Amino acid sequence: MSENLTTLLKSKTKTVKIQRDLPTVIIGERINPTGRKAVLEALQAGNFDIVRKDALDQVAAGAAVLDINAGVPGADEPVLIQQIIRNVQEVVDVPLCFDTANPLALAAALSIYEGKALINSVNGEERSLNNVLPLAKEYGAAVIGLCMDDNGIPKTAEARLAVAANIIERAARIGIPIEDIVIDPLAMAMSADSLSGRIALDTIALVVKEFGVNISMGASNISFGMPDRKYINSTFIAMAIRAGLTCPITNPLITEVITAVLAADLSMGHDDYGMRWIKAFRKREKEKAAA
Ligand code: THG
Repeated sequence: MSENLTTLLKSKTKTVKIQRDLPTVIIGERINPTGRKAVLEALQAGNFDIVRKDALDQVAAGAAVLDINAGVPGADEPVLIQQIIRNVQEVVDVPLCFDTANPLALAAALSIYEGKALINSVNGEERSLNNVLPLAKEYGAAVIGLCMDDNGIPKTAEARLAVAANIIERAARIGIPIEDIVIDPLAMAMSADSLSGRIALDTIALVVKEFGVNISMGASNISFGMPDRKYINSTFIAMAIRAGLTCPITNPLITEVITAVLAADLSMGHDDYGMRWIKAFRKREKEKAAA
């Protein structure tokens, strides 16, 4: 059993601490045109109103970090990601997570960001390791490492652990400390493979036991193609928190999801006197009364 590591992320004025004996850090997933048609159409039209509203709403709902994805087909991604970052920073002051596979967009994002960002992501492919790790080192950013490599996505938790080990080793070689590596076990759709949830949960447990690193995951992916996704997402995220998930990428606006996270934190002993749970309950009551 290794010790639990601390990952620090920073915005201009705020520091977020990701650690296994602290409450779960929610990374808000909504600023992402690839999964959301309304965001895609607004960004294609040069309209950032939805992005600004998504930033405000997610932070109000409990996101401590925001994922920023600028994947609009045909768009100049380096320019677009900078525009999104500026709009988001005008309305909220939380650390950002740059969700892109394009090294130019990543460099553009890091170059204007004030603080310590989370890069989303590197993986075990040679090309990715060589492109992304030097940028993480140069900008002092933390980085999410996906458990896949040149051979694809491994089918067993043990093989995913081996990919995580390689990413950690390659990062260490260029001077990135292990606490700045956050591992993503890869949550794939259970509609395509009913074992994919189980493999992700087992990978989390193995990686935590071996390295004590923080764990992120796209916790909504698991339910793609299924009806009533919110119940699957909320159950799965609670189980994953027990296994060692510390910073899920998810949608805090979904009541079932945010309450599952808060109840999991309470159940893990990370909510003294249940004060966070009670505060969230009062907020929901107030919103109901206002509606
Ligand atoms: N790991 C890491 N990063 C990731 C993922 C991951 N980034 C992208 C993705 N997976 C996580 N982000 C999302 C964003 C949206 C949705 C799911 C995951 C989503 N969207 C709804 C849909 O497609 O049905 C649309 C919702 C709407 O229109 O409001 O579910 O795994 N490191």
